[in-house]
Amino acid sequence: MYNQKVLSIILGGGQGSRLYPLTETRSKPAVPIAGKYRLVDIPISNCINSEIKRMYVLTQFNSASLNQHIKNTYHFSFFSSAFVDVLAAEQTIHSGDWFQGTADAVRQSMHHFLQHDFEYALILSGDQLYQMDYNDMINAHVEAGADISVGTYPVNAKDATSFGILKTDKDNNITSFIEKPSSDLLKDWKSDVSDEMRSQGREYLGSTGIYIFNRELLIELMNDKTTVDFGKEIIPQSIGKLKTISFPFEGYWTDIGNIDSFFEANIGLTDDIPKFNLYDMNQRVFTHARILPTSKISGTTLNKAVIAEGCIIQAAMIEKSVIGIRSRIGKETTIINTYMMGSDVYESLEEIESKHINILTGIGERCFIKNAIIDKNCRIGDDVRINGGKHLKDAETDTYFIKDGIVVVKKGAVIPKGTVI
Ligand code: ADQ
Ligand code: ADP
Repeated sequence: MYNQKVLSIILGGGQGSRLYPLTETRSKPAVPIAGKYRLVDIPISNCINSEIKRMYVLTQFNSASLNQHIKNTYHFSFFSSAFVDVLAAEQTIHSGDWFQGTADAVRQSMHHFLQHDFEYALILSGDQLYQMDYNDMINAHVEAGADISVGTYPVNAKDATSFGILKTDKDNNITSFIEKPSSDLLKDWKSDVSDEMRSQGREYLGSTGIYIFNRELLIELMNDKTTVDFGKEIIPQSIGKLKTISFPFEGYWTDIGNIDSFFEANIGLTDDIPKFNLYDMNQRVFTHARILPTSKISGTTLNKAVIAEGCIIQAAMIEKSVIGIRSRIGKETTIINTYMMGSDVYESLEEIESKHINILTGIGERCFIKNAIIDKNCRIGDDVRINGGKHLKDAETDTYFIKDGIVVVKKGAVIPKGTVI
């Protein structure tokens, strides 16, 4: 096993502008997913399941919620060498800037990595949903005597324009690579994929942005300060010069870097057999153990609902929705195709009885909520109607944001009684 020789570097996020407004007050790795996890739990859990124990999370801005989450979640034995450390873009004597791109983020943090004894750097993205045993990729890398490995996944023509697309020879050596090709260039980039993939139109080999670099090579590449990005520069410039191989991944893998894909990935968890399997005890997803009470549900018709712990629900119906921790939902409310992240705290009975709080956390009574993401700690009054869908134009107010027909209610927003969106 080579995993003891691996240092994992998780690219936690640039400005996170594609996930705005979920990243308005927190860094991207801290964005809550699937009702109780955070984005960063995915690559960290994959590392832990692969017995890779040393992890750095690089992030553009240091949010209290990310540090608190990592500190509260990942405790390793005093005798273990395991750690998860967050490195936020920092000003040093050598650089006064934010990370300029993914390679620049790695470059600026190299002095931290080099304190460790490692042979392989495993570079991961922080905004993807997948379960992968990295040992398969590391073994393939070492056995092929590769300098660089790139995880790949077949994608369709529509998605191909937002990925690095590559071609390989029969031994998986990458022979050409283009970062995010325009659609008129695509005809030259088809690969010979399996019949199953072809039948789904997935004829292009996309880079997953999962890379392995040998230590000395990474040091050498990082010394060249003209490169700022792996996808735009480092990988394309290595083709033909270094042994750069493709590691084809066949499980479920999806990018969740924008509001639409983030929404679909979360709602996808409500399928009878979701593509991302949270119930696989061999590939567990770890998160903060909060010790919350069970959820209490009364008078609600539930259909394809995923409900986290600590909720108090009296809604009429919840369908195809993910309801996050400590959510409170009032009587006669209907929720369809919605991801509600939940709350950090909820009011005590005394607070509710004192009637000082105008609108309680959660969703009030007689509301109708469809095609929405409700960020944490929102207070949605009674009789509110949020009917997301393609009929709505992109828009933004102080309390909500509409993108691709999905209404995102901002963290902590108060939506007054009777509001219609
Ligand atoms: P993108 O996802 O578009 O393409 P990029 O924006 O560079 O690339 O992000 C890669 C990862 O790094 C993401 O997790 C992102 O959040 C993070 N990241 C970006 N800038 C960062 C910064 N300054 N500091 C810390 N983290 C940062 C890349 C590749 C493509 C590949 C896709 C697959 O360039 O070739 O196909 O990933 O998703
Ligand atoms: P995010 O919206 O990114 O989850 P925050 O940084 O606001 O994040 O808060 C997350 C953490 O802070 C949680 O662990 C939560 O328990 C704690 N927290 C937030 N608000 C409160 C509060 N009012 N009282 C107690 N704990 C809180």
